[in-house]
This record gives sequence, structure tokens and C-alpha cells, in this order.
Amino acid sequence: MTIPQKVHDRVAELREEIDYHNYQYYVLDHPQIPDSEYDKLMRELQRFEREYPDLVTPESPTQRVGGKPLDGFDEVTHRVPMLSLDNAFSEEDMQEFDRRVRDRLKTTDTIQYTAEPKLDGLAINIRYEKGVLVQAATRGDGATGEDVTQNVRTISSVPLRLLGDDYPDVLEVRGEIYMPRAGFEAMNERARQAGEKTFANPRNAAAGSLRQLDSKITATRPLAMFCYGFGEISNGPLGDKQSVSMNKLTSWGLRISPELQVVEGAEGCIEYYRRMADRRESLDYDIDGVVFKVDNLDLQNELGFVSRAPRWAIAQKFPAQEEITKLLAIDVQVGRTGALTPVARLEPVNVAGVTVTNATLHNEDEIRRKDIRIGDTVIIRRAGDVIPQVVQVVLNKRGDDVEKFEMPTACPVCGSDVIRDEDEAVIRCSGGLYCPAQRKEAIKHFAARRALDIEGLGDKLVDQLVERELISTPADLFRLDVETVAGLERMGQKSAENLIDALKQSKKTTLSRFLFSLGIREVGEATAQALALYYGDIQTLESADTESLQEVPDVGPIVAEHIVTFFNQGHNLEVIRQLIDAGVEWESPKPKTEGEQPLVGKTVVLTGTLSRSRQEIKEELQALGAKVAGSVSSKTDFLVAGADAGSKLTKAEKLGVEVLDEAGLNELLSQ
Ligand code: 9MJ
Repeated sequence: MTIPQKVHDRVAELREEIDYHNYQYYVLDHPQIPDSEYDKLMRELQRFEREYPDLVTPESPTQRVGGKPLDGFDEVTHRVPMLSLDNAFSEEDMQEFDRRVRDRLKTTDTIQYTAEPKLDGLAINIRYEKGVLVQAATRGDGATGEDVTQNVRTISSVPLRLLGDDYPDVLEVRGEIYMPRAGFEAMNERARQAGEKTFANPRNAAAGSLRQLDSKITATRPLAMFCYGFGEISNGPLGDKQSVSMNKLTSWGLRISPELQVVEGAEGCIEYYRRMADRRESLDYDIDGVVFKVDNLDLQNELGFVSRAPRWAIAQKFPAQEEITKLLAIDVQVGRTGALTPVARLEPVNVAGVTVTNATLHNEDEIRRKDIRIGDTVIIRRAGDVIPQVVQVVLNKRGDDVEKFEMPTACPVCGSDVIRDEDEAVIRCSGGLYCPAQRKEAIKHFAARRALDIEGLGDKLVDQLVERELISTPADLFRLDVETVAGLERMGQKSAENLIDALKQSKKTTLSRFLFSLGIREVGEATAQALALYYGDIQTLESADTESLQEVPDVGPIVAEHIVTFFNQGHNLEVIRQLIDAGVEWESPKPKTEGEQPLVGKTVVLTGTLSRSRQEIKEELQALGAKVAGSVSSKTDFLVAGADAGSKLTKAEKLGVEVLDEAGLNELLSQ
């Protein structure tokens, strides 16, 4: 069948456009079009390829999910061995490393190092020939690994074809495949709901996903990749520095860490380590340390290797996020929505700087699946802002005196029957607001910092107020007086006055906070904000039907159903009325004013090496309302240019875009 030239042209155009948008999305973290537009482009390309199968090429963006499941993985011999890293466990180790580097190089000059987070995933080597991905292999023992090409092709942040035309004929990039924490938690939650096995941590989940023989399964797993190094490259290195070579990769559509930076000497390394340690919990992926590499490639060559690790690199490790302790007892907590959650009481253990005494066990099925018994020795994990979890039992430490756990058949707080929905793993108390536990939790949620933000109304105080039957709904809070509060345990005249004052102040709020504070099931902060913006007032929302609700971004059929159910309950409407009568009020939502966000409407581009990570600077600029773009255009207001700035600087100068150095940036940020 002859294919019209028009079709050839359109298909080529679509592929180029899709590759470009992948690059904007995954590499620059700066999408140019909404997902729906991207999907349209994909569908159009798929239609052409269905109609003209001869047009399909392996590197077409439609061809990520491979054909038949494999019987096993082939072995791959790495053309350049994949090294491991030496570890530093303290600042002294780090200084010692820098001293060794300088001694070997016989220099007293300050050494420049690249600094980047050490991802806790799986090392991979990806080979591109003439810009096309031809092979991906695991590290294995460093000399030979496994061919996981089919699986790596399913990872959206790995380009199947490089962008531009100035890449070498053969380019092997190395990096880490990992699973972002949010994706990991969501995947485990789905598995838990479906009664399936969960993964212990994101690393295991990434490893398990990459070792699937059926790439259709891998394609459903939220994997991602950052590049950090090189294997074989035709015509030698990409630049004279590690940092320059790494930045080259981004221009071809490969992703590097947005935290990558060049630092000066041991001091710069230690400063970077401390900064990343502070930010560790807030990153959306697990890191187990930071990696420093001598930036100058000639110096790297001069230093060479010992056994299997380069002398020019070191990993400075963070404290572990998993520890072993003993499970002393299992309590059952009743949450705001009545869900009964088994909670492990632990022998106190320090996990990455925090003493952990409790961990969630999620639900009964999870306890069965992991065969967790009271008295067991267990591995617990604490990462990010997620509640500590029991990962697994250390079976060879199990004694004879361990006890199996049974979930209660009545609510441990109010005695109501418990119910288990057919398709849910959760057991719930049927008592509703009759149950003091649910009442307490609803009021704590109402008072929380992200809700009405009632300062001084702590959990213990709420417990007391409910137990003494002084309040039973959030609206009752506003009927409290100083005298009553002053009579409570651990309260005096002054703290009572402060609380009543804080209650008064909390009445001035925003619609989105108010909606969040009501504790409607599945309505978190983001959804509350979307609802507030969409409806503008509570009356319209109260009478919205499920159809209208699903017009709101992020609201699906289940959330819509929860919202309608909530506003159909007379007692909920009554509480809302009482709150408004008590003086709770808000202004109609409006965008932040220019005074709060002086950079609204400004587009900033960052380039070159700056003294702080791009990610950090980007977040600060965004907080002031600026848009941070990946490439310079006539719409750019400022280019912030650090050391070794390249083509973006040239382009900005050509277009007459204002160029700022680091001092200029700081001035912009201090507005
Ligand atoms: C990780 N895991 O993030 C290296 N790594 O370099 C980084 N690993 C590495 N570099 C040479 N950022 C061998 C391993």
C-alpha cells in the first residue's frame, strides 16, 4: 500500500511534537499543554499507525509497551564496567576523601565537585545508537547485567529517541530507576484494597517492577529515571567536566537531577550534605545519601579506580530509614470516618533522627498477609511525611510466646457494631457521630492548622471537652466560655482566655479552609480549594448534584458521591448553619494580590551553575508568583545565568531578555 506523503509528514510532525512535550514534561518539569491535548496528539498518531501499520517504528512514542512476555532475561556484558561507590558515613570521612583526592593529584587547590542526591533505586545502563534506544541493562555484578530493554521502554521519562541532532553515534547513559514515593504509596494502597501483596519500600517496588517478564505490567508501575553518568560514548567524552556533560544530556531529552550542583571543596560538599539532609523528607523520592564526583574529567582520569569503585567519587550516606524493633502490642484506633485501624505499639526506636513508638498496620488483611504477631521483631520504615509502617517480620527472631491478633467485632470506643463493606478491606464503626472517637477526630480535624487553625486547641483538650460532654460538634466550640475552659485539667485562667481568643480569631477564614474543615470524605485541601474556586459560595455547593460536581478539576464520581451524601444529611447542614450563625466567615475566593505575589505574570529561566539547586530556586520563584520556564523565548522576562551558562545566555542576549546574575536573582527574590 502506498502511503500518501501528507500522512508521512503528519506522522513525523506528531512524533516530533509528542517527543517535545515529553521533554517539557519529564525533563524540564514544565508542561506546555494540558494532558487532554497531549492525549489528543497520541490518539491521532495511533489512528495513523493503525491505518498504515508500515509506518510503525520501534521508537515511535506509541510503542512503549512491548509484545509478548519474555521467558527470561538475556545476559548483557557491559562494554564499560558499571562501578559502585565508596561510602562516607561522617563529615570526617568526607574531609578525608577530599584530602586523598588532593594528595593523589598533588595539589592544594580547591577541588570542584558535582553534588547530587543518591537515589535509592536500581542502576541501569541505557544504550542509544544514532539517537535510538537500543538496549537497557541492569547493573548486575557490574560486569554483566540483565537485558530489561522491553521494561525500560515503558518508562515515560526515558526517551525512545533523543532530541536534536548533535548526539554521538553511540551514547550509553547511566542512571537510577526509582519509584516516586507518592506513586509507591498509591500502588501499595491499591494492592491493600485488592487484598494483594504490598511492597516493603519504593526500592523493592522498583526492582520488582523492572524484573517483570511481561512489560505490560511494568507499564502500569510509576517508574522514573534520573541519569548520573556514562558508559561507552563514541568520539570521547561530551565535555571537559562532569557537570557540562550532564547538562548536555538534558538537551537530548534525558533527565538529570534538578538538585545537581557544583560545589567547592570539602566545605562545599558538607554544606550541600546538610542542606539535602534538611530537605530529604520533603523530596518525593527516597534518597539514601548524596554523591560527590570530581567535576573535572581529566582529573577523574588521573585518579582512576580501585577495585570496583572510582577514586573520584564518594557517596555520603544518610541515616537509615528502616530499623528493627519489637512489636509490644496492637491497639485499635477509630478514625474520623469510623475506620478501625490497628496500630502497632513499639519498643521506642530511633529512625533517621526521630523516635518512633507507633506504626500503622493498615487493616486486618495486611496483618494476616504479613503474618504479624504480637511480640514479633519487626522492621519498621519511616520516610517523608508518611506515618511509620511495619514493613515485615524478622521471622528467625520469632519466639514461642508470640500472639495472633484478632480484630474486634464491636467498636472499641462506643460498642457499636462494626461493618465491613464488601469491596473494602476497612472495617468501620457504625456509630457515626454517636461514637465519641469519631466526634473527637472530627473536631480535631476542624481545628487543625490546615483547617480553621485554632491555636491552642490540642488533641488532649478536645478529648477532655468531648468526654465531659461540653461539646459534641465543631459548632459547640464557639459556645465555650473562659470560665468553663479554665476549669479543665491542665488549664488556667490565662490559657483559657487565650483559647477563647483563638476561637474568635479562627472565625475569619477562607471558603476552602472551611470546606476542608468539614471533613467530607475524600475532600482534602486540594479538592476543597478546587470546590471553593468553582462554586464561590457554600449555598451553591450544598445544592450541587454529582454531575455538576464532576466538572470540578480532580473531582471524580466517588468524591462527588461523598459530597452529595454529606450535604444530604440534615445534621451536617445544621452544624454549618450554627457555625455561620456563630460568626464564621470568609471572603469570596480571589487570586492572591500583587502585593503578596510580586512576580505574577513574570517568566524566569534558570541556566548555568548556581550556588543553590535549581529546584530550590524554582520553588522560591514560584511562591512569588513567577512562572519558571525551561527555555528562553521572547516571552521570557528574566534569564538567571550562573557560571558556565551556554546557549540560553546567547539566545537571551540576542532577544534582549534581561539577564541576572546571582546577586540580581537574590534581589528579585527579596521583593
Ligand atoms: C545514585 N544512585 O544516585 C552514582 N548515584 O556514580 C549517583 N549513583 C554512581 N551517582 C558512579 N548519583 C557509580 C554510581
